[in-house]
Amino acid sequence: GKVKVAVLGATGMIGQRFVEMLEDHPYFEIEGLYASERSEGKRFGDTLKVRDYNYKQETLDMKISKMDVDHISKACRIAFSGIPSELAGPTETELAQKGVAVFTNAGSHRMDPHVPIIVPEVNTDQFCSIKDQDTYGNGGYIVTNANCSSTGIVVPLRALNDAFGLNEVFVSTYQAISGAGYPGVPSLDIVGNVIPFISHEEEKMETELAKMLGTYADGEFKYAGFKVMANCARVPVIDGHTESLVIDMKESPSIEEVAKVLADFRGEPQKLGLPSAPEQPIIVRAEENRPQPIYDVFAGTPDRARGMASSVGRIRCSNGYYKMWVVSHNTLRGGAGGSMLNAEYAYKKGIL
Ligand code: 11C
Repeated sequence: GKVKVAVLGATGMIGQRFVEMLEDHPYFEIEGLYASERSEGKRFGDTLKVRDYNYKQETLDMKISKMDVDHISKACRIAFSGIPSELAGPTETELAQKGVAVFTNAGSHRMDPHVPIIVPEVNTDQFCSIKDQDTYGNGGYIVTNANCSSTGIVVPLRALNDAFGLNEVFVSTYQAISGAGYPGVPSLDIVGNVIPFISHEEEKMETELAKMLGTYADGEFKYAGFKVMANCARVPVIDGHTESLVIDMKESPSIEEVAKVLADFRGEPQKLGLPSAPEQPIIVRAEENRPQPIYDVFAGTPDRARGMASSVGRIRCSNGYYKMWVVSHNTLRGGAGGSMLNAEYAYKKGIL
């Protein structure tokens, strides 16, 4: 049978995406939907806020339960967590201690010395920190995925680092309001504005990217040697983070070589044919079709890869620096989809 999973924070922005991805999933089946006491007993369909997803009737009729760690640990092998970071820390630790494999989108545990931040095209080798340290016992563990702004660029950075070596990366972000959760979306209260501040975002990008692109050896994460400098802004876009990259590389490839390395890059999810993997993790866009949220993350765009690929375009070189733009789906690839792919990898490799 399929592996039973709990969705924590099921009524939130990320939780509802988890539920969407779990419908008819080949490996996993939803045991229960969990959220705060405020939502207890409500029908899932009655908690949907802004968007019109195509859930099945039986999913819409599921009832929300309050988070009962004992019950979840008895009933489920996996918990997908979309709970806000402030609450996620202790709940996720308790679940892991009771033997649950927690795949979380929250930031609380990312920098723990035994917890990996995994994007499976980038660093599945770091999964070994879980078994190696066995911090929680009972077969429980926590696997995090990165902040959405880090996830959007980490696959292209991995491809470029492998091929040409990175010295320095300057990133400026233009981040969608859905990154701030539901309160930001209905109000759209930043129309006509750009807010050049997102709490802790720049520090998170700088440390998470260095952790993921570094190595794990002898019981320790060793951070990558190149520097990342981030400037982050919120812009009035609903879904889809746009990021500008200026990169100093060790080698001096041609633009065509850079484009080819990105377009040809494949990782473990592609090799293993994981259900949520995009066929091509990096889509290189031609000049007449520049990466933009309206084309790259909206349903209906033919090659949007269900929101799981990063689109790269406008690759240029000036003064020895390489410049490019990247667009990615912040709540799919950068959120629920990232955790789903991590769990699919763990299932396929027998780590569950
Ligand atoms: C934003 N990137 O757009 C943030 C949201 O650490 O997972 C995700 C925060 C995180 O505001």
